[in-house]
This record gives sequence, structure tokens and C-alpha cells, in this order.
Amino acid sequence: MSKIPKRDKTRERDARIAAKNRRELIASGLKRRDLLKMGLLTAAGTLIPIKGLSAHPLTSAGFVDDDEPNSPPTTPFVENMPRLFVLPTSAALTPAPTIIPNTAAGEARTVSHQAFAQFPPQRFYEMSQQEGFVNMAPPGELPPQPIWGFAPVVNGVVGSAITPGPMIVERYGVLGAPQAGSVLVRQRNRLPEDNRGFGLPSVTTHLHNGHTPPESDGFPCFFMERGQFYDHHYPNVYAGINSTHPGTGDIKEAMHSLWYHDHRIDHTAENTYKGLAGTYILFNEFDTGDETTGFRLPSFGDGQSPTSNFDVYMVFNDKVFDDQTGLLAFDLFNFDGILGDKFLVNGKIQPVFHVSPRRYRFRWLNTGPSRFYQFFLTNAANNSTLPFWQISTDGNLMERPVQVNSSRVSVAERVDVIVDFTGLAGKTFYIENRLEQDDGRGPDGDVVGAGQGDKLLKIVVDGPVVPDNSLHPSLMQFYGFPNTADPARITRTFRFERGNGQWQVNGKLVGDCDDIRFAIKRNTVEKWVFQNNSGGWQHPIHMHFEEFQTLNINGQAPRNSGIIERGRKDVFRLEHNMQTTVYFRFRDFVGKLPIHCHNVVHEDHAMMVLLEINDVGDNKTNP
Ligand SMILES: [Cu+2]
Repeated sequence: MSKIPKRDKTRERDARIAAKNRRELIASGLKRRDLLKMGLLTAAGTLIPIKGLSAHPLTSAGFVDDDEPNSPPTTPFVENMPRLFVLPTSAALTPAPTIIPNTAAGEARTVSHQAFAQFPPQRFYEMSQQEGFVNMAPPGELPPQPIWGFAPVVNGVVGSAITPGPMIVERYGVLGAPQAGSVLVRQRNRLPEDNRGFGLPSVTTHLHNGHTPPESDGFPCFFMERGQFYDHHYPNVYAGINSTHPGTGDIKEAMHSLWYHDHRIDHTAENTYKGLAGTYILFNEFDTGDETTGFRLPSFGDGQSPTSNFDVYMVFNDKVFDDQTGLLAFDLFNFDGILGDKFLVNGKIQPVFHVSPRRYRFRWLNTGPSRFYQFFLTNAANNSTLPFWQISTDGNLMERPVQVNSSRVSVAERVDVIVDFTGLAGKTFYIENRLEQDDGRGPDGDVVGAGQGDKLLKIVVDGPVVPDNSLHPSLMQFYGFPNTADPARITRTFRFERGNGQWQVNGKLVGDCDDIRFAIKRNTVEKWVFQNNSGGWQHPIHMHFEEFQTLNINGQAPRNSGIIERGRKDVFRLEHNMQTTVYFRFRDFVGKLPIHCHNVVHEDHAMMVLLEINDVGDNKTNP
């Protein structure tokens, strides 16, 4: 990383004092609104420029020198990339789950489960959100990191907190037994009062992007405090179950790669960065997890063994470590977006993954906070690019696989891909991010040459030769897309723009939790227009609960042969000066939800709109 060659000792000392003061403000858990009241923020939302507090010359990480983070050096490609731990079920939960919130026993939920009797939970899971200490770098290079993670709880026995959190592996309900997929996930808040620098021990867990009754969705204002628990009811049914497609719901609404993460209003960035994120996958009779049945995608197996697990979730994020202490660092006063100089996959900095010479399904997720990636597979020997097959956009399989050289993934987006290592025994590849991005504004669009980007994961094809019964991707066909012909009840426009030094939608920051800005009528269609009015900035826009289909981008029909951009999605990558129209159906359940920017720093400051689905709706075209 670049450094200023000549150090100015006085400037450096002042900056360290400022950094210390800023860290103390962050550690105190003060919110933007508190700082405004205390007169420590300007109207533009930046810290007032008094000595000992100014944002300058601090870096994005809150440290001195220049605009680059300066994490201590680590040795790449030593640690093995972990396969993610699969959460076992519990036979029962104590106390037993209830439809009405069990506040007497410490439940934080305030809204009764609306679909519990219709889809009684068949299986139970429990997790405990708590502090843990994990190694992210090779032994001895960085101290154990105090993280906030999800500890597996099995029949009441609490494990250690891990990040990414345990993976939930489930199956959709089936015709004649739609409740067969229904589960209940209990989350407990056992976080410490002392945040060791940043993080608010008040949490709400969002299942991104489950078709979930909103009281279980992880609404930003439905948070639980320390010592409380929250029961999330996930029916795992396709959209349309209570409306257009009774029985099982619409199979074309199937989703397969989901994730969960903290969504606490105003504090999502620091809490997810501190580790509160995990994965959730859904199989069905087509995407079965078994390469001899259904679509014959590479097998999930036991999720762990190199000779049975060829369907591998990879969670990418970037982080900054304090150049003095080596501990994870976060600057709450950077409103632009935080970029790290260390790249993690499944919790390890630049790890190694050993594969067999056959096909693999990789599920790629970017948990942020602010970076966009463009993933390439680069051959270590000659920097050539290995093409692969993209099969999904976010949680949703496309009409068929499309062969590509790269996939772009902004915060919270997912792509599932099939990489074919057949015949490549002995070779080494890197997952390389070749998308340039210098600050939280978003990438400028430049893609550097092969070998010149950041190598995130080393893949060595030296595993045992094993059978491959998966179908060749060129022969696969998936569900197809739902139609977009039903007329919309209303078209609404959302302008994403800069204002007051922060991030607004239609001229407003997210207000208090009771500021519900508009209402959707249940079981209707809406068209939404997203406009990027914020100059050089890009925003990954996320709507909860329902996926959308893209009708046009800047007046043009979707590109990429009409396949990838037409894919159903829950995050829209709103690029420079872009305007897009998307198509939504809001079905089955009622309740409160947000739409927001998923650059989680923008989200916290405060690019979010709270809304609700009810049986009346409203006619606000610019909510
Ligand atoms: Cu944004």
C-alpha cells in the first residue's frame, strides 16, 4: 500500500489524537443524531473541524498517512479456506415457540406470527449472537480478532461464535405438504456491553431475501437488546402461496442462495463488519443438492468433505486492521463508504482452496461494507482467463447458464457459478478482483488487466480424482421467469441522491422508526423507477421480501443477451446516472419492510425508506 514518503511528526501526532478521540466517540455508541445534538457534526454531516476531532488528515480507517488504509502485512495463500459449518437442528426449543410474542420469557418480538398456524414449523434452529476470538491471518501475524458472530446452539448447548455464521441448509415445501419446509430460527442476543471499539449490542437479523412474513424478516426497527431472544418463522414457500399460486407458490419464484445479517437501524455497517453475517441455502426437487437428480447441479454432499461437497459457498469481504494493534478497525465517521486493504474469503485473509479436476458450483456473496468486485479466474502460470458459467442472479437461477469471463458483484449481490476444472489437474488459479475502486463512491468502471488486480483466493487443482455426475452447463435449463404482463396498480419513483452530506431517497433521510413513508396493497403489482441523482456515486439498491424483474435500463431493454440483466434480483446495481424501471409483485403476507442502499455505510447515513404492505395501499408516486 502506498505511503507518504516523508512523515510530518506533528501532523501525525495530531492525527493520532484525533483518531483516538474518534475511536472513543465510536466506542461510546453515539449515533449521528446524538452527535448533531451535541454540536459535533456540521450541517453537512461531517465532524466539526476542531483540533483533536477533525476528519482530516485521517484516512478511511481513521489512521494517519494518506487516503489508503495501512493494515499490517500478512502472508497470502497460507491458510486453507474453510467450508462453512452447517447448523444442526435442535429437537425442541426452550421455551417452546409461541404465536404471540413471549415477552414474559424475554422475547423482543412485538408482532404475532401471521403464518405459524398455516405453516407450522417442522424443524428448529437456534443461534446465539456473542463475542468470539478468531484468527483471520496465518498464526502469529495478527492477534486473535474479537468478533461478534453467531454461535451454533444445538439442544441448548452453546458453541463458539463464528463468522461467517453457521449455514442453514433447508428445502422448500412440496405440493400436498407446503409446510414441509417450514422452520423456526431462534436468535439470542448474548453480545457484551463492552464493544471494544465499535458495534452496537442491539441487533435484528434479516434473512436476505426470504419470502418471509415481515415480522420475521429482520426489520431494522424490530431489534432485540442484550439478554433477549427473537423467534424468526421462515415458511420456505414460493411467492404466490396465498394468492396467485395456491398449493406450493410459483416455482419460478424459487430462490437458492440467501444470507442473513444484522440490520439494526443506523448500525448495520459496524455490526455486519464486526461479523454478524451468515449463509442460508434452499434446495427443492430441481435444485436438489445431488448431481444425479433434478437439474444435476454439482452435489452439496455433507457440506464438508472434499470428496462429497462440490457446491461451495464463498463469502467475500474486505477489512482494515489497525496498523498499531493489528485489530479490526472501523471508522464510523466515514460516510462515503469503507474500503479495506485485506480481503477475506469465509473468514480468512487470502486463503487457499484445493479442488478436484471436475465441475464445482461456487456461490459468491459480497457482504461489503462498500466494495464492488468483478471476479475473474486467472491462471497463475500465464495470466490467462478461465471462463465459467454464471447460473444465477442473486438467489435466483436464470433461464439457463451463460458462459462469462467475469461476474460483477456489489454489496449483498450473489452469483452462483459453475467452474469446470476437468482436465486442469496440476494447475493453479486465482479468483481475482479486477474492478478498480478507490473510495466509497463506487467503482469508476475501469477493469485492470489479468494479474494486476487483487488476488482473493488461490485455487489449486490437486485434489483426488472423483466421479463427476453433474450435467454439462450448456445442457442445463432452469425455471424460466414469471410474466411481467399483469398491469401495475401504481408506478413509484425513487431518487437516490446526496443531501446534507449524507444519503437521501426523494429528498429525505430515513426518519424515526414510526416514519412509514408509503403503503403497498397486498397481492398487487407495482412498477418502481430507480434514479441515480448522485453524480459519481453508485448504489446497490435492495428491496426486501420480493425479487423484481428489470423492464428497462436508461430506456433500453436489458443487455447481456437478455439473460443476466433480465434475471430476477433483490439488489439493483444503480450505476452512474442510471435510471431503471423494475417490476414487482407483492404477495401473501403483510407488514413493515425497508428499501435501502446496501452500501451499508450509505444505508446507515441514511439511505433507506420504511414502508408497509397492507390490504389498502396508497397512491404516493414519490414516497
Ligand atoms: Cu449507496
